[in-house]
Formats: sequence, C-alpha cells, structure tokens
Amino acid sequence: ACSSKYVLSQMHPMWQGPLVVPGGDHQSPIDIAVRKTVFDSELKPLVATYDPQTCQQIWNNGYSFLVEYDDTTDKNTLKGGPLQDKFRLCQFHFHWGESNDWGSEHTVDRRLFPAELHLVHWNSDRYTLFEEAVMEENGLAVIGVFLKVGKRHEGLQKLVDALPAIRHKDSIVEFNRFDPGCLLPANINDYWTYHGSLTTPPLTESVSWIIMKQHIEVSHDQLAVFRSLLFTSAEEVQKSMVNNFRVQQPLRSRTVRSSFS
Ligand code: BO1
Ligand code: ZN
Repeated sequence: ACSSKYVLSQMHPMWQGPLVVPGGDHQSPIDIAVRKTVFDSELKPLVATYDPQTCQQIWNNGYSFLVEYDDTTDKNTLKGGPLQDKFRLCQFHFHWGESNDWGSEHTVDRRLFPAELHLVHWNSDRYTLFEEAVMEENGLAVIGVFLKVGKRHEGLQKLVDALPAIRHKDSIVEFNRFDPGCLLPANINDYWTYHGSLTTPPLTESVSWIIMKQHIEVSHDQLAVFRSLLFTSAEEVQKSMVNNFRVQQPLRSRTVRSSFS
C-alpha cells in the first residue's frame, strides 16, 4: 500500500525490450514461507570478495541512498551459491520504514523487519555493463540482508556519519574505503534463493535473489539517521525518506530454495 510510486503503469525510460513484462510472473519482493521452501543440497557456498578501495561515492537518488563501487574491473566479485557465473558489485542500498515495525521488502513467514540491505551485482562473465545485464534473465544477483534493531553496528556507523551530507535528493559525496563485506552476517552460507525482479523501475525479471537467513543488528539511533534523509530536493516541500519499499508480489509458480535444512 505504501509503494504507489512503483506501480507498473508508471513510465520509465528503461521500459523497453524483452524482459520488461508489466505484471510479469516473476516479480519481487515476496514473502518467504519457510515450510514451503525446498532444501537444495546442490547449492554451493557463497564466495564474496570485496575490495574497500574501490568504494567511490554515496548519493541520495530520491529512492534510497546508494554506496557505489568502481565496477569497471572484477575487484568485487560474487560467485558460488546458486550462481553459475561471476558477478560484480556495483552498489548497495537499503529500504526502511518510518517505524521499527516494518520497512523490509522481503518477509519471512510474514515477519517484517525494520530495514533490508541490497548488495547489487551484475554478471561480468556474460556482459560488459550493468545496463546490458539488467535486461537479461541471468543478468543480476542481489544479496538481501535483514536489519533488526539491537546494538549499534560499528561497520555501519561510518556510513551513518556520511548521511547528513546527502540529506536531499540528488546530493552526492565522495565516500572511500568502505568494505561492503562488513555488512554481511557472520554466516553467509545459510540463505534462500529464488528468481525475481528489481523492486524499483525498470522492474526487470533479471535477478537471482539471495536472501540471508541471519540478520544484522543496528541501533534505533542508526535507523533514525536513515529516516532523516529526504525524498525531496532542496527546492521542494520536505518529504522524509521512509517506507521506500515495494509491496509484495505473488510467488506464482516459483520455488524458493534453501541452502540449509
Ligand atoms: S533492487 O535491489 O531490486 N531494490 C534494485 C532496484 C533498482 C536498481 C538496482 C537495484 N536500479 C538500477 C538502475 C541503474 C543503475 C543500477 C546500479 O541500479 O536502474 O540505472 O545503474 O546502481
Ligand atoms: Zn533494493
């Protein structure tokens, strides 16, 4: 109900080409009904190799804040898990609520989390640019991590400290030496995986979703700084950046596999 800005009738310049199926059958996010997931012993350990030196900037794009990495070479790679190919990190961002009672895009047995991290990777074995990969069935791999409120997250704090500088839409600041791996839970080998879509335009059904079973903990104060960001630019009437998640989509004929039993 909170995602009227993401409705499928909205026009977007990238809505062209074969995978753009308004009302397609493989949309995201979804609810993960744990007893309906299927354990797959063939799923491999996930291997994420990240180089903090490739971190470039942080920006408020009017949907979320994005931490962007140099993706012109294979310095940040994701392999294994459900993936056949090697994928390259381009950015990570979060979705969150106005209160701690909701905010995640995916849910587990209908349980909502206050926020969800997305680490966005594209297939660099088969494609040369994100823009090419985003149109293809096996083009993208996104890791989802749930955030819960608890103790302060030391790794996240460097990011939180940078947020006041990008309060308004379209503001960008340089951001260096941030290790995205510090935001992963201790055990990355327990995950759920399914095939779905981007959760904002272009909504292409190009994503192998890898949703971590373990959550990470962040403090209420850290989430409060997320909520102090704005959807709006300096000239507009201020609108808090909260509830920046898409409504859940039907699973239809898909299966969610688990790497653990
Ligand atoms: S998400 O992880 O499904 N929430 C998601 C949704 C939209 C994008 C990425 C992840 N969008 C794309 C933009 C591109 C941009 C790319 C990488 O993110 O459409 O223009 O290059 O930052
Ligand atoms: Zn996202």
